[in-house]
Amino acid sequence: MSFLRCGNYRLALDRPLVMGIVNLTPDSFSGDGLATDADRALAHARAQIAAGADILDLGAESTRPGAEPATAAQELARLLPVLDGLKDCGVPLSVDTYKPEVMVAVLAAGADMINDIAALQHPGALEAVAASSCGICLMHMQGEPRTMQQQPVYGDVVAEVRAFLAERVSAARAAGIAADRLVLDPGFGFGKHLDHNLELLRRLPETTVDGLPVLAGMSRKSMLGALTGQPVEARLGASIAAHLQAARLGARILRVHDVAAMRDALTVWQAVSPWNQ
Ligand code: HH2
Repeated sequence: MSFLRCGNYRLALDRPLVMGIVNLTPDSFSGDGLATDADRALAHARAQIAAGADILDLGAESTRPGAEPATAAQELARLLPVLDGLKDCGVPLSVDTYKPEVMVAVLAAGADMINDIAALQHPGALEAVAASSCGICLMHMQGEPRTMQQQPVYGDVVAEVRAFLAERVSAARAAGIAADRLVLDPGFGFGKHLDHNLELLRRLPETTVDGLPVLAGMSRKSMLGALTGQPVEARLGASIAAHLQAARLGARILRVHDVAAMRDALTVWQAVSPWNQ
């Protein structure tokens, strides 16, 4: 069985894990942002744990195209009280950030994982995580959040995503980061049109490198709206279907807003899945 080293935790990857999203933002695309209200954020985080989240992912800057960028100081003002309040919550705490100074501060404050949509490309990011034992998610994105959906272009999207992730794995390994700390993510919706996203989901097993675990994050995203015609608040069924398919194709971490529904879907599937025999 493989494991993910994740700060104070060692997570078994013999079944898909559910990562519950906690957005400490004023402007997340799904409308679930809890801004700077630490009490509401803590209540939401605890509810995600009670619903069966295996990991929480705290984000303090929206990546939605057109969202207001947050400074490192703003991110930390949103993150640190929540990290502190969740210190003994019993599940690993991931922080969704690409800023090295935020990484350093949240790791010192007890974060177990860094989820970086820029795959540790910002100067100082590799160094910020190398000396710790945190888990790390390396995600693919084409372009940058503000403009990434304007004109994404690929030849073979799967090959290009995989080549990017392979290069980032090499960079991480060269910086002294052990392979059992790494998770890879094709970055659904990050500089990708619907066809690109669907091709990545269809061929998910081809996106990984060296057998590293894959994280899939499609919860409520516009690719699901494009398929179903549903607005963001009515994409639960589509989100569950997409992540269940990702799990069937081997994804080990599912990043979702709706933890309870995802957990139920996995329970039913696992009762009859080959993973469980
Ligand atoms: N998606 C979002 C943010 N962070 N991280 C990873 N590894 N993979 C993803 O697919 C991913 C991510 C966007 O979703 P959300 O956090 O709900 O929205 P926003 O960025 O608007 O807060």
